[in-house]
Amino acid sequence: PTDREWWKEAVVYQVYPRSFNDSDGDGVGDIPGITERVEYLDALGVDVVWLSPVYESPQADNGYDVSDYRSIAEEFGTIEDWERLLTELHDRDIRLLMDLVVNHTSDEHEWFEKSRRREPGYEDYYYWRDGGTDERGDPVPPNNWGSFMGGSAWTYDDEREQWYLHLFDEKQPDLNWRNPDVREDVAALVEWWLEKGIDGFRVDAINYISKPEGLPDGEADREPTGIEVFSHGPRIHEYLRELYDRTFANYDVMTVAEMADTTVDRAGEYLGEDGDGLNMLLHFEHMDVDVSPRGRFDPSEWGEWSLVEFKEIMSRWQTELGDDWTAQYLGNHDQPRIVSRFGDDDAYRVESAKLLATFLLTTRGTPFVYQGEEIGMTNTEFDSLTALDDPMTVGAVEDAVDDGRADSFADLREFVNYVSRDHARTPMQWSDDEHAGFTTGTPWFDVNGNYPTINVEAARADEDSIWHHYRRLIDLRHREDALVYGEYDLLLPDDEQIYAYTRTLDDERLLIVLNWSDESAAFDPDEAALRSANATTLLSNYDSEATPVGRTFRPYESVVFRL
Ligand code: TEU
Repeated sequence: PTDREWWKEAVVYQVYPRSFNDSDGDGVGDIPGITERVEYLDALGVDVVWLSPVYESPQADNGYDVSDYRSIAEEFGTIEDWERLLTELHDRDIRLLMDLVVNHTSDEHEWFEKSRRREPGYEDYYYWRDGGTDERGDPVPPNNWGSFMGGSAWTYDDEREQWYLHLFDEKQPDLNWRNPDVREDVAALVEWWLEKGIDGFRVDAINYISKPEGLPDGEADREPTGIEVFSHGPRIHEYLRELYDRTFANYDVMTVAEMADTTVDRAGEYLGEDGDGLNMLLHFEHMDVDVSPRGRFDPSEWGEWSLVEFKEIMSRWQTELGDDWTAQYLGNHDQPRIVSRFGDDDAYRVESAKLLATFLLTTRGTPFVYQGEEIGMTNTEFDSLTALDDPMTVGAVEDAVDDGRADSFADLREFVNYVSRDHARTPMQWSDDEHAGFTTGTPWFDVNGNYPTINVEAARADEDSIWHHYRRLIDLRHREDALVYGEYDLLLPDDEQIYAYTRTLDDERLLIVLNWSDESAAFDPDEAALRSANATTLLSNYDSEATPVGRTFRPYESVVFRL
């Protein structure tokens, strides 16, 4: 291929530092803990590590509330620890992405503290507005926007005597990107990290940085209220292009933008040189397949999903991007565990986790593996509101109780256990030692009780494990250009059990057949070429069988064939 790029060929592994590995026994994962596991990441074969935020932060949203972009949170270590991690990764040819969280800062960031005191030069760093009063004379916020964390997107500040905007938690005030000084400061911090030698950024919640003039009310039919107004705002391309030209364009780095609420048509405006220069994005269309169309935290509708619809969504992203590229993922720190959500975490845990891995690593787009996925970690069970940590889940429960959709947590328990972001945040299961080998102290968040059987040590010792399957798939992707650059063609779009496609590059042709169900399924495509007797099996999650067609695929059977 003539359009080769390292970031297209890379497999990315996401580390959620708080829950990865604790080196000092305080119960919280840390940077030296990650460094201890560089050998592990290298053995798995990943090319890039994306580190969720490790900056100084009050941790109201586990680091997505940054109070100083140029220092490391004390509980995670020091900047020297971070530099050692970067060196150790680079020594093994693994690149490092940092998380760029600049839609908002922490309310403890000095910019916000200056802004709330109206210090000259900082008055306008955030969205400050006067509110109104209702019929009873009580104060009301400046508009009807809702927060992703529940409740209003506005909080009244007694010191400044005005309201400030926060699309997320009240401890995450939104930066005012209309102010050129804000954009200058953001570019400077990006530059600071690029100069340290990192290999790029995952860019957090970036579709929300531009708010329209006058901050108009939103319609009440979406969750949160106002999203159609504040997502993809009027000046977003100007801001992103400016940031790209001043920073990323001058380095050999990759950028992956987190973009909820984004269709494939819109993606082109952001991607590539003819867009805003971003290399790829994390869209959410498949994350919405099993939740309410109003929004993920609407408890009235959830849990059902159709493979036919899933195929339709994924295939659009596989085929309609033109020259642009994107990312591919099934889970991350904001989503339930993939085997519990899209597979079967009980009878077919191993088979279905391998199927999901096969899908992830044989489709077009840079694959993102989330920590724990490679050993088939599952959802846990939250039996009370206090067992949860995530402010988004807690906020959704509180909202539903406030407006009468539920009486208490008990009414929402099943829903919460389906959607909660906390499932992904239980500590990494390294071994069958106490606390899964994650810490010698008391873990900040309960370890999933299944760690005695589901853990890295057991997985690495078993040649048939999910872990080895990931390792082999990553290796296969590195060897087969067709898996990276090949054209994707969907077969049998209406089949409710089989997800099958080919990847074709010049005269290389691979066929991937996934029986995405817990019952046997016949695979019988019309195409004569697929009936070829020469098909060889490259990788299977059952004892291999060479013939792809005219046979039955067992539950969650997934095979990569060369035609
Ligand atoms: O997530 C952004 C985010 O949650 C929304 O963009 C999205 O609209 C919503 O989840 C839809 O269901 C990022 C981080 O990944 C997350 O952990 C943070 O809480 C959030 O930003 C705030 O920084």
